[in-house]
Amino acid sequence: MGYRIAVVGATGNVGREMLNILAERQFPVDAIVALASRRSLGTECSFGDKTLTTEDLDTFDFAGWDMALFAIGSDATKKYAPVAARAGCVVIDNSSLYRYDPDVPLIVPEVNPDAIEGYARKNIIANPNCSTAQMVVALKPLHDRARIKRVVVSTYQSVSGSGKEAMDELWNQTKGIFVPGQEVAPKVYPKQIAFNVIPHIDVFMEDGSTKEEWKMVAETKKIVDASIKVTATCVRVPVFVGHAESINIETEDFLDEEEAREILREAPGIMVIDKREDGGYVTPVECVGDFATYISRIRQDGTIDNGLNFWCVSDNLRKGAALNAVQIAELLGRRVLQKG
Ligand code: 2RA
Repeated sequence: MGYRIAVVGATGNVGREMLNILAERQFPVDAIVALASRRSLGTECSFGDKTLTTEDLDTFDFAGWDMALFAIGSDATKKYAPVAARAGCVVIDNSSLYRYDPDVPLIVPEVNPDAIEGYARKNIIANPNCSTAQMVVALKPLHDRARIKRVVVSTYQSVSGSGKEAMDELWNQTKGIFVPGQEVAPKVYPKQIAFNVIPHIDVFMEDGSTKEEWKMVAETKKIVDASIKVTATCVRVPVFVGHAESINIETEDFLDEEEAREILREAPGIMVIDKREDGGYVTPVECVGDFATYISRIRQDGTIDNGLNFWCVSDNLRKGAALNAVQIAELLGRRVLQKG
């Protein structure tokens, strides 16, 4: 006995990874359907060794379906998520639309699984922003041991976070630099991304931060602890897949680097690769396709009494989006629907 599950936005970067991960983790499926907009109708998607042909989201009847993993923009989510939820299908939404809604749980299963109890208020569960998900997996075990007061994070975010068009822009712009006459002007990004870094993700806010930075602050507070102060600088870098983050934390209680390393080694969802030698750390190209959140460069921050620095890398399409959504579906099945 398994679940009847829909993947909405099945032809996008995240939607395709959702299908891959459902198959890789042998999620108990009785029926699965790939839904997309009219313009992607009929597109074929892989689900393990099966091929699904996308069906029309606009006319789909969600009645009798257990869960729908949504990987479409906020505007389309606003239109279709309530339709699915009202039909009795639990929506697990990857857009930012519902993340800050007090009636919608925002969940990273390794961090706040009990929040799943609140799903029935709207029959919707929110998936966090990719840059938040990998960070809170690392923060949670350290917070439980030494109570984090403040987080300073700089991110190095890959272009896949902006979608397939951005990946094409990086590829073509890079080629164009070496092939005269094939220069590619910035389109997805305001400036050249090839061999460059851009300190701007999403829109600018009144206070000069960007919405991506605001998301990391708001979501960390909702998922881990509202008392934690967070300041973020989110940067786009010329990497195809894999977000990296430089994280500095200040804690209430002193936590030495060796104890922090052991705590992280034991924590769910984390792999510690941390040797003080050439290559003794993880880089984005090595995390692609993995489930883990990798931690390296763990070391004391001697400029404050209780400070630690570390490096955090994860596949933004997986833990940052599709994997976390599938883990929420697994949690929903174990704790609530209990059919699998
Ligand atoms: C990005 N976190 O990396 C945003 C959305 N995926 O572009």
